[in-house]
Amino acid sequence: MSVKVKSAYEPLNELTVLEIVKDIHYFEAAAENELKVKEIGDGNLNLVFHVEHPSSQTSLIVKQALPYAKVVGESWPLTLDRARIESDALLKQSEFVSTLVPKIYYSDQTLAITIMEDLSDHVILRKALVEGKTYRKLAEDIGTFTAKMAFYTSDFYLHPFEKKDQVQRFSNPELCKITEDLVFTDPFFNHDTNDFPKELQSQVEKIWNDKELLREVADLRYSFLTRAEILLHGDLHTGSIFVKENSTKVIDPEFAFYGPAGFDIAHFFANLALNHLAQNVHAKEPFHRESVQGYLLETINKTWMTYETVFTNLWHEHALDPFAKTDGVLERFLHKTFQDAVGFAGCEIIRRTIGLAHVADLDSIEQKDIEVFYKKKALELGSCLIKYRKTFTSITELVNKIKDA
Ligand code: SR1
Ligand code: MG
Repeated sequence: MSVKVKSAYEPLNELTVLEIVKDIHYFEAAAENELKVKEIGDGNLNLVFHVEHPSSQTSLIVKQALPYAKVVGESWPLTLDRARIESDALLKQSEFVSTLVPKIYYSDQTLAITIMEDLSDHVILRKALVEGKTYRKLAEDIGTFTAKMAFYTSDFYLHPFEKKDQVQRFSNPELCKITEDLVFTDPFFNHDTNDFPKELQSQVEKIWNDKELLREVADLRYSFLTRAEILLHGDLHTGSIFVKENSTKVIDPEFAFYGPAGFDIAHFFANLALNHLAQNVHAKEPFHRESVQGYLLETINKTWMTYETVFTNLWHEHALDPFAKTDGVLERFLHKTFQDAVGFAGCEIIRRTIGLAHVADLDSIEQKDIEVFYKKKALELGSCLIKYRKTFTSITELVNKIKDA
């Protein structure tokens, strides 16, 4: 594809997006004068443009990284390299789980853009779950996504040279620092990025003063900093997943890096657990509430069961590790991954409740005292998962803990 995109970075607008889209010749020449462009980004960090040719019903997405975090403004500078990480991660994911990620059409590092498949026939999972919708294939898809990405990017499968090369390629220090701060540090101290209703003050101080809890968070944080096990998506919450009936697409891997194997699946579990709590308010009728909550718990259960099965099958077929056939090696890895996931999920639940970046599941509860009640429950659940993660021996125990929260 011959392109003449701009020679220096500039934030795009609806007109300059059109120029770029014309340059890559994605649409038929005759369609180029009829394109409609709209900025639709509602995330924390980037610009997202929807480009459409209405009469042929063809469309695409242009995503551009801004040199700062959109959620805070220019006072929070942020590397443009995250656009490269995102497109490289999407390409890597498409090698192993191609049906579960958007297709990439073009990327440009100077402009920090990725042009990709338009998924507007899907909806963001978080929004759908808040509305009480359910998706049959979700657990199988996310279990498969996390297991395949874990196995194929790990030392169990890759030659050590290739693995270390990949670790370098996905070095993502600035985005990791956001997670190190916002997930693993600030919520556990009296930090000015934290954001919670004053009614939670005593509960939050209990967290800040709980030394046993803080020691466990320190361990989890250290794992995140040091354990380059697999290529992670890095931000696998329910806002990073698009769904429609029979289709799941994982988007936005700009936080991708090599980290501990339990991290991604933990974020998925944590966000389902938060939605499970919030359903006590969002579901209009008891019957509907029971059905959606049952679905969420079953999704957590089935995601882990799928993860274990897919990872185990890949291990038996393809593992190159010299100890792969030694009894108990696989089981130990899965057990450790699971207990780490329980702890990481606890950190994600706490930071989404009192940290900088919240979730609509809890924040959209209109009545203040009810919002505070469920936020307290979330803090109790998160603390318990962090402190007692090493006592969890099965997914059923985790599911029951979330159910009882
Ligand atoms: C400033 S970024 C805040 C959060 O949004 C992203 O999606 C990550 O979850 C990050 O922690
Ligand atoms: Mg994102």
